[in-house]
Amino acid sequence: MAMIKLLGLRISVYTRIASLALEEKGVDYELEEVDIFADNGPPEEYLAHNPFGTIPSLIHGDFYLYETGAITRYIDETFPGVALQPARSAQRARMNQIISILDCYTYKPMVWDIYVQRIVVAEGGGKTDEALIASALPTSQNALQQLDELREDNEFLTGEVVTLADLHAYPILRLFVETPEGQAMLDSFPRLQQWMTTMQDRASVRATSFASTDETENGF
Ligand SMILES: N[C@@H](CCC(=O)N[C@@H](CS)C(=O)NCC(=O)O)C(=O)O
Repeated sequence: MAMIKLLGLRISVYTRIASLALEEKGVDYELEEVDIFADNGPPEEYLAHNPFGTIPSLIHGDFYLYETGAITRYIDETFPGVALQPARSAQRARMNQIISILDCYTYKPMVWDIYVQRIVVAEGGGKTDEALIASALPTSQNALQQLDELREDNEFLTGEVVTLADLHAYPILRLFVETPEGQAMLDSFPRLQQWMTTMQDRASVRATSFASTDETENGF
């Protein structure tokens, strides 16, 4: 099989989403760390392939791909193993809707505006931007509300089996609940809390933990 390399950072939310898809499919891959957050910015050779400088990117033989949604769908459709996308179009559309909600309405407010300010900035001795946190709370609340309603009483976000929607959601929510605001908000959605517990037990989730223990995870 052609070499499969994931370029990114173990502590990155989006790298973890792609890693989760690879782990769920049982794909043998190598994670090559690319420090896009270095003082000088992403390495030139990385920008040559991904001009946006975001992580992750996937290399499969001579095929180079960036954008996480494209990467996880490619992984699911290219490699054998359990399907990570529903066969029924309505359910698949629901999965894509959830992924879109996560990209547009959760990553920035939950991770950058709340988690980074509350945990990373504070631990680094910086001054937390309380106004930024406060401004991100309503969008986060709305997003959790919609995820909760779309999930209904299913075990996973789009039905009774894990899909790319669950793999997209977990790393974002995992950092969000590290904050008191995130934990309190999740507490008001018991079905989502139950889903987090279910996800936490998956081998793929344990294998891609941001840190060596799942208790104090740090990432971006
Ligand atoms: N649209 C990109 C977003 C990925 C993303 O934002 N990754 C973060 C790290 S978790 C990143 O690269 N941030 C640096 C930046 O946006 O310049 C994707 O889906 O892959």
